[in-house]
This record gives sequence, structure tokens and C-alpha cells, in this order.
Amino acid sequence: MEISPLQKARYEYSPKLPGMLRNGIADICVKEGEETASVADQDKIKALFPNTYGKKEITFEKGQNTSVAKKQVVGVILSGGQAPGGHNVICGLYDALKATDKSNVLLGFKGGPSGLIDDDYVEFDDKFIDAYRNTGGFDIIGSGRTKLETEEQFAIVEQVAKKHGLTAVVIIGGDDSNTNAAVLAEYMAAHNTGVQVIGCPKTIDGDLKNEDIEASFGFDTATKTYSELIGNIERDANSAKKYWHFIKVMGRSASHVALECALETQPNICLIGEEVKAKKMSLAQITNYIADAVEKRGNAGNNFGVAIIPEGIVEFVPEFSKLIAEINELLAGKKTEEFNALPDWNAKYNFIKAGLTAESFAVFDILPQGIQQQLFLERDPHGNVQVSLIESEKLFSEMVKNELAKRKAAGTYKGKFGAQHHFFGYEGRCAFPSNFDADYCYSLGYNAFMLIQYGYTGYLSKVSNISKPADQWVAGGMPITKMMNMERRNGEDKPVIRKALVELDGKPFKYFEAHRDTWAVETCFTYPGAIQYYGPAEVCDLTTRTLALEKG
Ligand code: FBP
Repeated sequence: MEISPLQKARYEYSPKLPGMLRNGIADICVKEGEETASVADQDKIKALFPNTYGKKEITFEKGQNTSVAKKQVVGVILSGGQAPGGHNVICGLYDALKATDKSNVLLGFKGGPSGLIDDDYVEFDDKFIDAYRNTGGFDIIGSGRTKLETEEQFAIVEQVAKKHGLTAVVIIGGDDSNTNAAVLAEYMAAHNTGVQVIGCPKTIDGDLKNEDIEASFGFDTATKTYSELIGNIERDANSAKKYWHFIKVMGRSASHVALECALETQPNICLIGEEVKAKKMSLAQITNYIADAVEKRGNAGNNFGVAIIPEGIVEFVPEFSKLIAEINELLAGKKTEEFNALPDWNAKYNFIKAGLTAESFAVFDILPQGIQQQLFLERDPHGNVQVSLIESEKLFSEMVKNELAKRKAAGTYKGKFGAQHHFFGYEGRCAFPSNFDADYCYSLGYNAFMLIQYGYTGYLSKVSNISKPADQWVAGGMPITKMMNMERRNGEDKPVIRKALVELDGKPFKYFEAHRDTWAVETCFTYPGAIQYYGPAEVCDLTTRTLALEKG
């Protein structure tokens, strides 16, 4: 198979482990810390996890390995959206497993959690693993979004585990997948199967983090990739001086990706969903906020700029969420057929007008027609509007254009407005992992095996102090139940890992807030350039601005 020169070079890269894991398997001992309690709803979570709740936090140290020798057969799955570094988690896991005992076995279940149910797997060997070292993507075994959450599914997994003699399962996923990992661990413990379950924190969205998990893997590389592209666009905008670029970036439920890209590139505008929600901003207010910057810059002769829009923004706008809820109701059941049978958009528009409250119709009515139609065309299998498919970058540029036309007529806006639109998401999810993600992921995988070897279950592989050089990183594990609270999901109270949203009193947002008014009107663009894999550490091993601000 043809491979690129960079791919070849990356095969040779040796990921950096935390200092305490560097001395070889025989020299890694475990230190147990305090017993843990969940972040909230302790009694309820304890009752739901009688076998795995309250276990101790652990760290690894240099010292005599005291784990009990036993043949390990480990199964691993990748779950959810791709994130750079997933291959290295598997490589680290494999290397630690084989370094412990050559006869240990690592099975990769294919296509995400469903691979465990369907018993669709591959057994890794050196040749297989070596072809994926330090590369992006999840194509080593594929990924999927099936959720492992029901007793029936767990019973099947138990049978599959029995068939292969699995001693442990490693789940590489986001908050939902690791919540399910905790439930599976409890099931396996309650049924005395002897199968341990360990999670690893993944997602480019950056919303799986808390006081124990400093960052999910993939966030570093994905945001660096988007920031490179945004920086390039900023330079184009500053060269041609004729376009405003509206750039949507991934991040469905939280705006960490948008915020990190803004910190890296200093655009004129960056919307933060969490702030929009906290301030209960309307679409008109957001539009005016952007239009004010366009007007000021345009009146000063700068008819160009860059605006970053987080993917999930519209769900944070209260009046828009209400509109979506009403549309879902309006088209529930048979009413979709009635709607679809209407002859043209005019008739459909009147149907909508008659069915929505006056308040929601007013919101609907200010939307550009393309977006109005999108709300009714793109429906999920339950008939609900697929909010994630709404082209919010076009929505806001169109609304800003209309607002500027009014301002032009009123004589306040004297500039010219031309817009370009971009969506950066899939471009970053499978990039070659940065050195940080290559090192972090390899460490998470290596560490996950140490947790297995020392008999832990229901733990998340934890590598901390990651804003410092890798030799100062701290390897260990944290019971997943410690990160849980009860939340209402689909009409039921469920134990879940709390999703981390952008904190408006956190240092990254505060830094952005302190600078954004200047960035809005002046041209303060910064150009991060491409990820560097070789060269001085201060260029190649830097992690995110978010982490640096949070920890520094
Ligand atoms: P995970 O939460 O599974 O890591 O995925 C996040 C994400 O990359 C989001 O940013 C994006 O909205 C979504 O995946 C897209 O999902 P899909 O790959 O199914 O289109």
C-alpha cells in the first residue's frame, strides 16, 4: 500500500509517556488515594452502583509492580465521532498488554459498540498495530453511535465476553459512552463475570472534562486544524479586503471548539452559545451584535472580517428552541403528511402561520426563506427538526445582510457587505494527531492497561497535569461514578457524567471577553499555521490556549 512521507515518518514517532510509566512494566506500582463520592446525588448514584461506587482514586508510581500475573484478553471499542489520537489509545493499550505478557490478547470490536453485540472483531498483532501508529482516524476498527445501555445488550456482551474469555473491555468514547461504561462495569461486577470495564475520554468537542479529566483527547488536534484554516481565511480576508467570512465550527452541545479557535486566531466575532443562553439573547440581538461590528469596520473602510459560529448556537437561543418545540408539535403524527401534501411553499407558509403562536411565528418570519424551508425539510426518524443540520453560518450572514440594508437606507452604514460561508468539522476529526494528542492518547491507552492489570473496574483512564511537559504528567485512574450526577433524559432520571459547558466565569472565556471588543473593530488576526510535528518543543508540543489559561 502507498503511504505518504509524513505517514511513514509518523510510524517512527515514539509517543512520550508520563514520567512514572517510563521505566518499564516491572517498575510501575499503584498508590491508592481517598475514597470517592459522586459530584452530586450521592445517595441515588450509590444505590444504582452498589458494586462500583465510592472506590478510591489511584495514581501510578515508579516502584515494584505488585499486580497479580494472569493472562489478559482485552476487548476494545471506539465509540461516537472520530477524534485524532484514537489509534494511539489502542497502540498504547496493545504495547502495555504485550510488554506485560506476550501471550496476552487484544481484540478490536468493529464499528463501535455494536461490534461487541454482533461479535464482529479482529485480533491485533504487531503488523496490524504498526500500520496505525500516530495516525489520525478511527479506521483501525471503525466507530459507531449505537448505545450500549440496556440489560439485554449487557447480557449479550456478557455472552460474547465469555466466548472469548475476555478479562476486560476498554471503551473509548465521550460522556455518554463513558456513562454507559460505568453501567456496564456495574453489570459485570453484579453478575460476577470477572470482566473489568475501563473508559478513555474522547471527543473533539472538549465537553468531557471536569476536575479530574483536564481535557478529552482530539480537542487539541481538531482545534489546531480549524485554527490553521481560520488563520488562512483571516489572511485571505485581510489581503482581498472584500469579504466577511462566516465560519461554523463543530461542537453540538458546547462552544469550547469555537472559543479555543477564537483564542488562537482573534477573529472579529465569535459567538459563545453558553453566553447567548445565559443572557437569553434573541436572534435579532445576535444579528445586531454582529452588524454593529460590520458597520464600524465598514465605515472605517474595512469591508471584511471573520465571524466564528459554534455548531449548536441556535439551540442556545431561547426563542429559537421554543420555535423548534412548536414546529415538532405542529408536525407530530399524521400532520406531517397533511403538510407534505400542500401544493407549494405559500400554502405551507400559511399552514405554519396558523399553527404557531404569534411569538414563535414572529421568530420564524425573520428567518431567511432557505432556513425556514430547512426547518421543515430536514427531519429525523421521529419527525423532529434536525437542529444540527441548520446552516447557522448562513442564517446569521443573511440576517446581518438584511439588517445592514436597513442601516444603509437609514444612512448609518456606508460600507459594502459580501459574505462567504464555511463549515469546519469533519476536516479536523481525523487529522494526524498533534504531538500532544499522540502522546496523551498513547498514555491513556497504556495507563488503561495498567488499570486492568491492577484489577480496577468502572474507572476512567486519567492522565493529568497535561499542560506541563509529558515527563511531569501524572498517570492514574478515577472511578467514573465520581463524575456522575442525576439528570432528566427522555423523561427519566438517569445517572450521567455531567457535560462540561463553557464556564462564563472561567479563565478562557474571561480572556476572550476582555479582548473581543478590540478584536471586533480592529484587525488583530493571528495566524497559527499548520500543526508542526517536528522541530522545537515550544512549537511542536504546545497544547491548547484553553488548557494553558485554565491551568496557568
Ligand atoms: P462525539 O461527541 O461523539 O465525540 O462527536 C462529536 C461530533 O464531532 C460533534 O462535534 C458533531 O456535531 C458530531 O460529532 C457529528 O456527528 P456525525 O459524525 O454523526 O455526523
